[in-house]
Amino acid sequence: GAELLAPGAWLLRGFALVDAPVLVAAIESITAAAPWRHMEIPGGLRMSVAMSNCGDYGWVADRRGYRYDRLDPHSGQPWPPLPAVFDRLARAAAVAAGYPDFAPDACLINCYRAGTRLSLHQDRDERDFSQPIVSVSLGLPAVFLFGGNRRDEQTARLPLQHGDVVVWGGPARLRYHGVLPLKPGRHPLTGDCRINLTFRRAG
Ligand code: MD3
Ligand code: FE
Repeated sequence: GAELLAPGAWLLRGFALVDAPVLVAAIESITAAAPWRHMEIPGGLRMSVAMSNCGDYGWVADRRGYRYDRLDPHSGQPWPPLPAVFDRLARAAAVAAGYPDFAPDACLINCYRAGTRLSLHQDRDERDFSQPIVSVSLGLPAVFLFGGNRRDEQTARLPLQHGDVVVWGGPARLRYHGVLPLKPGRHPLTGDCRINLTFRRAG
């Protein structure tokens, strides 16, 4: 069953478990075409999370800012297409959380290794905040932080395991969130990393 985390935010424990081996195999072929990279952010620092994308749009950061782009700046080519299994899973999770109209056109793929963290931020580069974001956790566990609609509000900690899916929409769509530094470990499917997929409607 779905667990309500906050108004608009649903946790679907294990929702991606049966698809996980197929998802990880698809991520391997996506990152063969659009390799993992540590994007540079406007201050000039490099993110500790390694990223790739698939779908019609990919999220990119560089010294000029953040945006969605149809082309991978690394290759100049379109991002690999969203695999059918990704699209099915993301839509099914959105339906289960009460967002039947979700149609993802972008999937950001994040890779965390020991010590990798993601500092508190909002996802606001998308055009339509009425569409939710669906996130899928694979591999090593992590502690997710979710805050309020302002950076200075208190944060809650949520441990996320392999196969967990979270849907963030409605009043939760613009909440601050982040990930604590990953603890070292090994997972039979992903080795020494945690992979997170975030499905979005970007365009
Ligand atoms: C809450 N990724 O890629 S997913 C990101 O685990 C990102 O890799 C994290 O934050 C990760 O932008 C967290 C969970 C998530 C995604 C989007 C949200 C939570 C969210 C948007 C609004 C509120
Ligand atoms: Fe985010």
